[in-house]
Amino acid sequence: MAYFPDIPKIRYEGPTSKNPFSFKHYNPDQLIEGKTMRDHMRFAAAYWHVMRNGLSDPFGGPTALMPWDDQSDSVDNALRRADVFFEFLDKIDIQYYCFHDRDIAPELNDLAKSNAALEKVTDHLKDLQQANNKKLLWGTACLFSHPRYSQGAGTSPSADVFAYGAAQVKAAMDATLKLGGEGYTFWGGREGYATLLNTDMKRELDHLAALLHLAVDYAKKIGFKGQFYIEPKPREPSTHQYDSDSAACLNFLREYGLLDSFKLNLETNHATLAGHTMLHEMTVALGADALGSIDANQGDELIGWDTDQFPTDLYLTTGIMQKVLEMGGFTTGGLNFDAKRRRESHEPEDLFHAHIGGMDAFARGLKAAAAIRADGRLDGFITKRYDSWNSGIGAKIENKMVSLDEISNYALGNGEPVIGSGRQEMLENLLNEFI
Ligand code: XUL
Ligand code: CO
Repeated sequence: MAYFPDIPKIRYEGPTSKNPFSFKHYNPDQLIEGKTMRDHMRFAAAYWHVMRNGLSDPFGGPTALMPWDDQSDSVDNALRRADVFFEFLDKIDIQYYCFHDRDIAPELNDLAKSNAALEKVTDHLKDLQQANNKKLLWGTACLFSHPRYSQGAGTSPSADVFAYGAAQVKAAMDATLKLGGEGYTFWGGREGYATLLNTDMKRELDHLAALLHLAVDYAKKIGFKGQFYIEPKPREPSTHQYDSDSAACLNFLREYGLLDSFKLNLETNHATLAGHTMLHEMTVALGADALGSIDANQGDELIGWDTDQFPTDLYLTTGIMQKVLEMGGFTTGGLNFDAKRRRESHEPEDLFHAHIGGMDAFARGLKAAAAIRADGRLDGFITKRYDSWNSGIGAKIENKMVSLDEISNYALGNGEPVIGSGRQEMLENLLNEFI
């Protein structure tokens, strides 16, 4: 059965094509720096947005047309959705996907029943993956929607809620292993607080770390070799989330001895909510060798919240791909479209336009990033800017070969230092040569 009967398989037709159902720039088999575009990007679709997001907003209900969905909590409905999703993946030519346990299978009125439903749906997903040659980028447990998690899961004041959440993590990890998932993500939607008046922060952080350690130990036990990720976000839904940005996450992981087991899954709109750019967040993660995966989207400068829009900004996609190339490419990670259509884009075909736009924007970003690297002027400028550290007093300081006394004597004899221009405008012009 075809759920998108009017949508063709999306193929590369080149920049002159006027067909909206084609890629203008994403040419999966094209080699860039010796690797196919497909392998550079490792695009993934988010099950929660494609299949479960009705597009409601704080002022109005769902608008998305989902003729295949009977809105019931039945396993049959969940199985049918999976069929629709794999037809979508096939037509859009995306090889990976990501899910929360409760996106793919219903939350029923007791844990054992929910686990059983998850078993059934993941059996079906496994078959669909095999039949369609698709893969799971990462799985996760939804520890933020149900009212029991309104005060946190790993950081709940209730040990019973923590235990329920941990049990959900166990089942979601089992599901991820069964589906050959290459990663497992923790995003702490409710792992924060609304007010410090009722919060024992230190104890909550200890508990959150305990949950992550339990997951790491369990992975060893079941033979899950995938990469663990933690996904920073400063707020929404909490007032303050403990995993607020890259630096806070890295400090948390370091403090609790988890840095060897986790990398970061960075999301553009979360970076901007934190008052950073995505490039700042990526640079911080890269510095700690902890850049793992990306939730690709973008925010809206005129709307202050997490709008999860599809990425179309070429400066953004170019910058992201520069950092990905600098890292040497993704290993377990990829570009997961954690993005939703606007509420007004409610027809099924809009799912295609949205993903085509994101994929083409990243293809242009990749091409520009590779050209900037091949050109070499930008990297060359940065290298040259730090030249004084390569010899003389700079090299001695870097190599910890001088005391403060000796440095002081050097400065006394050296006169007023001369510093060259940062040339920001010239470099911005250079960047624009490639966009
Ligand atoms: C929420 C968000 C999540 C995580 C997975 O803002 O990004 O969907 O990616 O839980
Ligand atoms: Co995300």
